[in-house]
Amino acid sequence: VSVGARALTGDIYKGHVFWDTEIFLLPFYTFTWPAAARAMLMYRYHTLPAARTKAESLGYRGALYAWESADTGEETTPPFALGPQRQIIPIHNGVREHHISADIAYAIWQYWQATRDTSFLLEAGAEILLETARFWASRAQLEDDGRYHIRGVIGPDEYHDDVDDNAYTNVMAAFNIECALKIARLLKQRQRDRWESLRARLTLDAEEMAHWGEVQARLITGLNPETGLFEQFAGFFSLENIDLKAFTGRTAPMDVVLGPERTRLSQVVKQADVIMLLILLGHRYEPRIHETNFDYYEPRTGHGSSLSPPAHAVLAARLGRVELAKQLFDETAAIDLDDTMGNAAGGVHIGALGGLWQAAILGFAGLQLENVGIRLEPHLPPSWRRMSFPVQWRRRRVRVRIEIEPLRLNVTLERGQPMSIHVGELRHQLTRGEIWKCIQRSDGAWQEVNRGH
Ligand code: IFM
Repeated sequence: VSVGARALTGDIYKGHVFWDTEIFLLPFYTFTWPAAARAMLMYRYHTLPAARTKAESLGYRGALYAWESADTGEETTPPFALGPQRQIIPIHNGVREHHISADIAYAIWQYWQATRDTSFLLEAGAEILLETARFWASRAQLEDDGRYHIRGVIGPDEYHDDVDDNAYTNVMAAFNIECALKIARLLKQRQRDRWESLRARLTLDAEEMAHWGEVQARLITGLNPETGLFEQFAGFFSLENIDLKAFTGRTAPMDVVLGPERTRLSQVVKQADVIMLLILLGHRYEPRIHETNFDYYEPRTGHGSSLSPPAHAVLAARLGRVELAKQLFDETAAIDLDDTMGNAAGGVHIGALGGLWQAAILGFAGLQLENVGIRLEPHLPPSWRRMSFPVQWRRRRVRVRIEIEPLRLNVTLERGQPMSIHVGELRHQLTRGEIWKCIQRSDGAWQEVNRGH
């Protein structure tokens, strides 16, 4: 089983599982309770047959997961909703919001990086990665410009519900293919027999995988290397630019204020889209790209989903914009605590709560995975005196404590083999029971204070 968009606390979305689980909630489990993360990912393995059927029914290969999923994994997104005047409003997410397949692949990859759980990979993870990669290779089309395109999708910003080359979808799709190819190489080298039987069962051959590589390399990304700006989708920059500051104090979402048609023709973004991409794959882009895109998209985002403020909080914190990050963090907490979206009776916004954890740990504490351990880059909001949290990494358990003024870090390895901890320019091989202490000097550099047990 998995966790629905309101967990078990209310009936909004009828318990259906969305990308909220893999992208917003799962990091918490992966880094603190990997067995639970594994169980939740196994739900996607049990529902893989339904994802294959969905891809096939739309004319594609591989696995396309349901946008809304329940016990069997069949598509459960309602095809329409009734509007305030009882008019029928079509809902296209079930047929066009395809990024969920790449989101699931991303979560598997992250789980694999954090745990090195080979049995999960062999039992389920590799097959999902390969089948979702196969979907993207069939979904993308080669056009006269010599590039692959993915047309007619809905990205995370659902105000624009039929777009071409959504940067988030395309870059995540390319990443999905890249991970599948890496895993195929790894299994081929280290688990030859298992690889051969999986390959035969999926009728995969070298030619097909070479095609995946082509798609990955030539898929349009929307990134302009000169400006550093991603275009959220083809044509986004030509849409009407609306100053959201003029609507400060509104209580209704922007698509209600402007109407769906004008919103669709504008640059008003429902929720983190390019910004989400930079959170997930940020390590691949230089800081200038993070800054440029945050400055462009943040003022254009109406936060029409509870998932949006925590995502912005993560990136704002990573960029060191701690006041703004703290404000977005508080706004996220208020969604359930103060019922600021007016729908708390339908259940807690569990994805946003996962986002709060991410804002604290991946944002303010700046936790990142590295090949040999973890990296921390703390930026605490001035009103926080200290934070302390556990992290699990490849069968180790680490306790991190951060305090201000000045910024200090204590890291303890509570369980497991030695591992590397990285902060600023400092890197330390931490052994079990050891407490590694460092302090940030006034020039911003980190300095080791002392070690002890
Ligand atoms: O998955 C989200 C989507 O991103 C925005 N609308 C609500 C869904 C469920 O939380």
